[in-house]
Amino acid sequence: MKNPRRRFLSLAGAAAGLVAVAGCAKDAPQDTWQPAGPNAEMIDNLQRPVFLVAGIVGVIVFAAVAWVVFRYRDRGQAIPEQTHGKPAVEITLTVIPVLILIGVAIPTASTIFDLAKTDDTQMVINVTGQQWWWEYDYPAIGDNAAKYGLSQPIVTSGQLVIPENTKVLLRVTSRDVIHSYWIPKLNGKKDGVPGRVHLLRLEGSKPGIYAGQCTEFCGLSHSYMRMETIVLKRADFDAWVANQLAPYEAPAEGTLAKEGEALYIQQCSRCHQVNGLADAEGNLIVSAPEQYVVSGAAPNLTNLMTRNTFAGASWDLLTQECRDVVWKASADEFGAKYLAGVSADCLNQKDLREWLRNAPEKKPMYVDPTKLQETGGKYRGMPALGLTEDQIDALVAYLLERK
Ligand code: HEC
Ligand SMILES: [Cu+2]
Repeated sequence: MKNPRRRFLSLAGAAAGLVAVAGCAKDAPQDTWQPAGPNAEMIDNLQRPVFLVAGIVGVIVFAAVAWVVFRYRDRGQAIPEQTHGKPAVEITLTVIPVLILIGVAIPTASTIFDLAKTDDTQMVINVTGQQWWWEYDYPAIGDNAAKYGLSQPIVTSGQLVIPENTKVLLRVTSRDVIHSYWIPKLNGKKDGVPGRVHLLRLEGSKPGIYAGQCTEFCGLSHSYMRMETIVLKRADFDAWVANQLAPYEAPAEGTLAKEGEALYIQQCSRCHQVNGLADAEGNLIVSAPEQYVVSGAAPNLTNLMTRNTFAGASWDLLTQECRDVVWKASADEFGAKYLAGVSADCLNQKDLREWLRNAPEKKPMYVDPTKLQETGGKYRGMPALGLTEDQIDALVAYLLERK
């Protein structure tokens, strides 16, 4: 294909085809064009007409430029007489864009104000970004306690669980660098900035899993900082809360999980909290991650197996088959499938074991591991603990009971 015109046409055709295919993708979990709640719908109702207007203007401008380039191309003609211009054309071409911009600005401003409404909030959740995962903390205050059964705070990570058709206010912040919380099908983005609290409302109108990812570059493993919001029917949400607040159940004596518990206390409990876990003398164990982790926290593992992803929602706790059952469930069945959590048959052993074997190999956490002294011996995430395969077996058995 030597002919430049044909080459251009085929390239343009391929580009148009790509755009068409990309636009048709049905199974796109982070598609801003498929809103699943009132906030995302407000944005969608704004972006569609704005895209249309911008598209029409774009086509007109490209066509005009193409016409001028072709019509006045260099054919060896003399340089035309130079004039000042045409005031009528200049004024028209100034007034039209001003009118278009005013037309776009009015609905944009009103949408911004609508999205910022917080006076009718029904539930409050604190969301804290940290290299490289999100922590959610449901305070036991106000309506959270009075109407949603949060008699005690719940602390979890990775997957945010909210009740359907409820105006949830996220108070977004960060413990280290700037992160950004974004669930495209539920609302726009909101930066998590250290020392500041930014408000973002989430409301989901259909039970299901809504995926997102940190959208502010936040260091080495930014791409492994994902998150999911789980929308549950009210009754399912109540069941979730009750389960999160249920008392600790120690593994039965003589089981592998019991060995895992002892190992967990030795190796993991300094960073990770498991609520209700006690030492041999019956004293409750309270983790102190701020002493070991640069950014000051580690995920609460009390109910690890009720979420189905881990480490910044970057890996599945469920095998592909079991994951499909949850992700593809109808809105009616979704709650039951999600609440089932991760059973032994469904556990994605591979990724969890790789994580326990050597977390920094799975998710890069240090630019240079030999520089650990510079942080006063604190880790920038989860360290490699040099566990044996037998120890990993026991820990996995213990973690499987954290439901
Ligand atoms: C020095 C502190 C530290 C120790 C010790 C530690 N971890 Fe971690 N762990 C972390 C941090 C920090 C993260 C979050 C890392 C990330 O996702 O970027 C994490 C993540 C995890 C996760 C993913 C949790 C989630 O909700 O996504 C699991 C599971 C886990 N650790 C298990 C263990 C086990 C089991 C042990 C003991 C064998 C252990 N960790 C020891 C700091 C620690
Ligand atoms: Cu981030």
